[in-house]
This record gives sequence, structure tokens and C-alpha cells, in this order.
Amino acid sequence: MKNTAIVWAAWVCGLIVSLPVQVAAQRLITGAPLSIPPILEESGSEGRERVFDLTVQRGTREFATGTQSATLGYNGEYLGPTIRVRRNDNVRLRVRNHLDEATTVHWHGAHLPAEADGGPHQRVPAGDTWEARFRIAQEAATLWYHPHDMGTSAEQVYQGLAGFFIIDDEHSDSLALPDTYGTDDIPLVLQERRFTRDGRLEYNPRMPDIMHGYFGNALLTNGAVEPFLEVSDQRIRLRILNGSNSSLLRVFMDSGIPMYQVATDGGFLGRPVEVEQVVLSPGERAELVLDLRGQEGTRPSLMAESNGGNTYTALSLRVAAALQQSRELPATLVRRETPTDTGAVRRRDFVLSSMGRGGRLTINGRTMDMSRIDEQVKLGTTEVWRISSQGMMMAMPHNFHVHGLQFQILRMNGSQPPPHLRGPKDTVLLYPGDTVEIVLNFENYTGVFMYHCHLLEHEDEGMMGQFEVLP
Ligand SMILES: [Cu+2]
Repeated sequence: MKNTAIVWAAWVCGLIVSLPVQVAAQRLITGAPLSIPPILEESGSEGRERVFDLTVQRGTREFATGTQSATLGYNGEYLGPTIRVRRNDNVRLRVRNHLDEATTVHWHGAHLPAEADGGPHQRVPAGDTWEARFRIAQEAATLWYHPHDMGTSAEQVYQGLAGFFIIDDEHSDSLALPDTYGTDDIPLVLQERRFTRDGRLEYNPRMPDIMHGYFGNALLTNGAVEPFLEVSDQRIRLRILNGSNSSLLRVFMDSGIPMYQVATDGGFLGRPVEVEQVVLSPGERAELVLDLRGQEGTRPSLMAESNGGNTYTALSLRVAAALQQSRELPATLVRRETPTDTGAVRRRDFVLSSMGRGGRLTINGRTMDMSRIDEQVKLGTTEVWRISSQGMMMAMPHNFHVHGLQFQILRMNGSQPPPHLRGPKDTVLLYPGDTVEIVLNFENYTGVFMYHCHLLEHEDEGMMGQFEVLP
């Protein structure tokens, strides 16, 4: 595996010279208390189903004093509540679309029936209601939800449509990890965004933005710039989602606070892995535990550097003068087998390319066609998919997201993945020239699911395909 720091530095430097200088977003409101998304209250239970209601709505938000930005939100003006459920719950998620355009709600990372997935086949027209009903059939994890209609996902997410979807189970209950939501267990959605000179949220992508990334001049953390959080526990857990459209984010602490990654996209790592930084591509999550012992009375910051070249304070911590004792981090988090390819019935290749005709963004030379099934797999089998990123002439990162399941990384450029990537994943980053092999188990559900680049401008340009799980 390439040295992440070197690859990252090359990327950032390469891009800075090619980008227009961004207008500094000086008038944005900073320094408010961190907003914690509320846990969505159940609307009730019908039989053995837990019912939740989401309304997709328009709103406005004052990111800069005196300037209103048009936004979108779930049950509010920007972002959405946290849906929190337990393994084996039966859920009914009712979505009302109060927009004047179609949308969908995709439960990113969830293992579920195809008709509940919320991809482009489950379109919710303006004014309509849609229901997703499924059983939570996977381990504890930090998932999220967002729009996924054809061609409009990027703009709708950009304007604010995103929320956390957290799953708990008996095993996660038993682990000695910080778990008081909003106190020592903090959801953080980081979104690089572009603001106009007068502080209005702007989405106006031109061709270079679509190809290289819609970089910004500010970072929103749970919807605000440079918020702060008062902490009074020795250990805090951060559930970090890169909710940017296309920016990669390198996340780190500005001081030498020990940081341990405990989970990837879809569940725990086998053991905590000490990390100095995590690089998250759009859609990826990482759960980190910070050890604040010795930091009493200080104000360390969580930082995020975008591959567009800007470095932001994502969150200022105000550490109490005396800290409450936290439990020791467990040495083992979960029993996690090393993935192998011995049980795989088939291998497939997926080539991500930005070199095709007219610089099109393609997978295996094709752009998305809703009426075409690109791959057919058999229910109950295991496959190895080899994803590679070509296009050194127009070098740009991509990632690869698979719907309906969690996979494991078998190899990255021929080697075992680094320890912090050995948990369940639904989205994996590829730098130009990279090859990543993943192991997928197609269990429980038949039907049509998507795979795509989760850089949203690439996805909207059609860098997506469909696989059908056949009985
Ligand atoms: Cu891409």
C-alpha cells in the first residue's frame, strides 16, 4: 500500500495550482455550540413494526449574519434527525416529499430488500409519500441516509439532505465504549461547502468542479462553521461522516491527543487501532475514540483538510478542568475473520475511468442506464470484485460504493489493507492507479441494487451501474 501521507500531499499540491482561488467566506457565523441532531422519535408502533416519519422540506438558514440561504432538510431546515434502531427491529420509514421535485431516500450501508433501498428505482415524486419496510439485519454501525435520484443527488445533498442512521445491538451494548449520545458519543457530519462573498450557500458546478470535485471555502460540522463542544469525560467517541459532495477529508487533531479508530462504515474493527489521522472520501464513516486525559482545561481542535487545499477547524473542544473517569478501551471489539477469496464463486472487474470518450466518467466504459442490468449475481454466493481506477491523464480520486450490503477489503494494490480498514465497508477510496479487491456475500435479498462512485457529481454524471441478485 502506498504511503497515505505522500499520496495525500501529492494530491493536495497538484490540485492547489489547478484551482481558482476561492473567495474567503469571512462573514460566516462561527463559534456556536455544536448542534447535535435529535434522535427521531418513533411515531408509534404498528404490530411489531417501529414507525418513523421523515418529511423532506425546503427551508432557509442564516450561515452569515443577515444573509439567508435556501436549504433542504428532513423534518427541519438543514440535515435531518438521527434514526436510531436496534438489530432485529422491524422498521417502517415513512417519507413525505414536500419538495416541488422528486427525491428518494437511500439508507446508505443498510442490508435490506431492494425495494426498500431508496435508490433511483424508488423515486418519490413531488408531493408523494413512500414507505421503506425492512428488518434491521446487521450488526451495530453508524450508517446514514440521503437522496439518490438520478441526476439530482448532488444538489439535494449539498443543500442539506443527510442524516445519521445508527444501529445498536446486544454486543455494542456490552462494549466499554463511550455511548451517551450527544455527551461522550458525538455524531459529526463534515461537509465542505462553497459560500458566496456575502455568505450564501452556493451550488453552481462547472465542468472542472464536476470532474475534479466541488471544493469549497468553508467546512460545516453538523451544519455550522467551527462549532465548539464542552467535554467532561476522559474519553469521547466521534462518529464521523464525510458528507461532502466530492471532497476527500483528512481528519486529525491539532495536538498530540491519542486517537483510536474503533469502527469503519459498517461495524467495529477487531480491535482499536491507534491513528494519527483518517482520510474519508464522500460517504465513508469512521468512529474514533479520543483520550483526553492530561488535556484538562485545554481547547484542542479536530481539524479537516480537504483535497481542494483548505484546512479547517472542524470542532473546538473545551475540555473541563476535571474529567470524569471513562472505562478503559476494550482490547478486543469484535471477532472479525480475515477475509479470503477461497469461497468466491466468481471474480469481476470494475474499471473506474475518466478517460473515455469526451472525458466521460464511466465504470467499465459505460454510464448508468436504469434499464440495463450490468451484472447478475446469485443469491447465497460470495464473489470477489476487483475495482481499479484508471485515468492518469486526468487524475482524480474516485470511490466505490455498493448498495444493500457491507463488504470487506481483501487486498489494496496487492497487499492486505491497513489495520484501520479491516472492518465492514460499503464505500472504498481509490486514488488514480489503485486496485482494490473486495469480498462480497450476497445474502437474504434478491433484486436490483446500485454500485457507483460516491463523489456525487460523478454519480450524477452516470458513474454508476446496477447488479441484480438472482434467486
Ligand atoms: Cu468518481
